[in-house]
Amino acid sequence: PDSSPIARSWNGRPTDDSSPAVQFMKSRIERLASRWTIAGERMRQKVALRTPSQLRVLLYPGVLAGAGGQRLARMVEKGGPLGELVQWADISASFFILGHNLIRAAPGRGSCPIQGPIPFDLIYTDYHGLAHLRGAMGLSFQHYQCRFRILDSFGTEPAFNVGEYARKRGYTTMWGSWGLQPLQYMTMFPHTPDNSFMGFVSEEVGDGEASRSQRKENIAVVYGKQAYMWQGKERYLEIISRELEIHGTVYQRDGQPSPLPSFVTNHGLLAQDQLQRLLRRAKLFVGLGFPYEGPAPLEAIALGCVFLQPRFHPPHSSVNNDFYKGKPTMREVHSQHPYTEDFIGKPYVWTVDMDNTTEVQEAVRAILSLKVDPFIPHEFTCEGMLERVYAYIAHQDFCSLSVPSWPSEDNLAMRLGPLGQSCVAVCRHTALRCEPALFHHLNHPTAFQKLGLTCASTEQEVDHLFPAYSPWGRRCSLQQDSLLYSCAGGHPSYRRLCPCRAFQPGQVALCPGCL
Ligand code: U2F
Repeated sequence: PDSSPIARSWNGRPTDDSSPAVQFMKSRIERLASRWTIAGERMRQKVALRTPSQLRVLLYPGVLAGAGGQRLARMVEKGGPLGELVQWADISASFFILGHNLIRAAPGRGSCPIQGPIPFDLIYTDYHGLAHLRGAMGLSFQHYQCRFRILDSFGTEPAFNVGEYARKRGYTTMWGSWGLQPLQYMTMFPHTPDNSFMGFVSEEVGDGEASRSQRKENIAVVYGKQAYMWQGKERYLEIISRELEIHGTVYQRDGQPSPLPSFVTNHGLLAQDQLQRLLRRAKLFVGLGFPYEGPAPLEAIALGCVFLQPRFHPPHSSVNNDFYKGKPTMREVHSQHPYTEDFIGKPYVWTVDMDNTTEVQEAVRAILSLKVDPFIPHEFTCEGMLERVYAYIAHQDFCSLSVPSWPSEDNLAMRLGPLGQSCVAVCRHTALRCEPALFHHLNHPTAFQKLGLTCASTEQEVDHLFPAYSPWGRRCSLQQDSLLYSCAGGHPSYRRLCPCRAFQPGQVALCPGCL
């Protein structure tokens, strides 16, 4: 698998190349190599004369470190989470294609890559790696922290990020309180706009393969690599099995009886390319409610499946759900995969109450009466990912002491929210996106005037909901700590001032003309 140079983008000491995790990433990079190369060519044409200088980039996946890393490596072949590995592989490929100088290291192997003055312009790591590196760097961490980028699948909202504020207001969690710029956290999906959306690539149907992929069989593939994810879902699956043959890819020990209902054909955990072959034949990909927000539904939709998933009522969040408990976000997850519901939707994505037999049955029948072509949002193609990585490298500078200048002020669409609403929701109502890098333009008394508000008093305070207006007493509140500018968060006493912007079709991270 090392035949092309890109495959070597995950080679290199001191990562353990024989580990199943590294093998997974390398085979993914190799499989996508020709797509990356074509996308790289298109990118070069788009940004012809604006090639940024070659950067030295350290990739430091803490997820592979220590006992946790060994556990993950063991689980790679037994149905454990692979989403993070997908993302690390794709980031590695993106930097390679954009011509940067990559250095990979895994914590706990060989000597620490950070000693003395650090020789890297950028350091990509995750929360585990961040803790390792801070330990190794001691006091110099503060000086270099602006060069860090943290892969943080589910995101970190500003209220959880500022240690003292989090302690005072009850937002302390085991992950937050690092005090980095919120945009230094990079998420798997465009969750809170307070963080940068890094994403990954969804494998698409290649040229000439489209017609083959349309020869669909009456098959549903169930999303869930481990048997526990299927528990209590028998009725839901049985209803679907009346219309379609049900297939699973659940890890199963040799010689053990299948833990799945008798009507299921289980293939065992499949290699990614084999899973894709199965999805190509299938009409439906069935969500069971867990795992949350992973890559697989996008892959299924890209291979011509419809994704059927459960709605959560009430929504799952850190308040009521063990998986989200302790994650530094208040986000409410209203279905298994909100991105697919909100950004893709019907006919590709159907969200149902899985306990409502009639609703499930009607949805499956309606889906079977449709002809649905493979679909992939631009932001999840190689080219879409390269655009984002390029734009972040070219424009995001967290080491500068001046206010952010990207996106430029021309992109600002100022909005006054109704009581109780977050800026995420306020901007979404007019098909815009909250842009935290524009907050500083409206953290000023004139912003209230422009919105037609008269202030009886104006104060600067430390509160992640500010700038905001309170009709009771006509109080105008400005933000005192720029780290607390937050698109997330709402309160019944406040009307928030929101910095919205437009975005490119299929690329929510970038405003029009912002590459
Ligand atoms: C998510 O992690 P998961 O690994 O559970 O995410 P999935 O969407 O299931 O799939 C990850 C990859 O696993 C591949 C599939 C995906 O690219 O092609 N795969 C496979 O190779 N063989 C199989 O038989 C089945 C799938 C998420 F990404 C993490 O951030 C979360 O921690 C986790 C829990 O919510 O969910």
